[in-house]
Amino acid sequence: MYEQIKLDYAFDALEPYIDALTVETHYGKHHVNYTNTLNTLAEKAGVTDKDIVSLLSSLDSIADETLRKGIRNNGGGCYNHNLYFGTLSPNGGGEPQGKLADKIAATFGSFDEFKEKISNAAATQFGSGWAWLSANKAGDLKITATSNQDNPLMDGSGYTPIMAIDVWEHAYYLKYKNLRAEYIKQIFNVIDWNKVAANYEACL
Ligand code: MN3
Repeated sequence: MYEQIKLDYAFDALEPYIDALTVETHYGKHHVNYTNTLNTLAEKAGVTDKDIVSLLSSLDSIADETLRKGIRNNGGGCYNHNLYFGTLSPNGGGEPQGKLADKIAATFGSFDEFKEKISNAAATQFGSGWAWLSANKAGDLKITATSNQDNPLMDGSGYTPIMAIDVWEHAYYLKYKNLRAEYIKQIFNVIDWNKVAANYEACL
């Protein structure tokens, strides 16, 4: 059975950057629905033996088109939100340290330039979707954006997402209304770089 991560912070812990009602609704309704629907569809497709990463990396092996599409959307929804909620923290903010910090500087020029690039990818993603920082086994980093609940595992490029910015309106609309750029600016106050760095190390 595919599961949601348990939050190690309260719904209101990310205030004032992400409001309590948004976290409660996003985690408690949207993420729950993606996860439950994934479990139903994975059962029907007979793929419950696969862990979520293998499942999302091999969607083409699901013959039935409706099931494949449903597992793409809801499997993405389950996995993407586990990454998102798992890398937020009331003790977040600041900048990464160590190996990840060095690689960000080497790849993007500086942390500030990285921040500008991923913020721009998130801001310009048309409609619902995500912006990602991903790594491959060689430790290379890249920034991309995808639509809907797609993620970098699905394109076969060998990159695994290590940090995510959800730009579906449900992620920010209650507090920020149409001001997606302001939400993107503020989310950096609650990104836990220790967790992102742990995700990076796990890719290597
Ligand atoms: Mn979402």
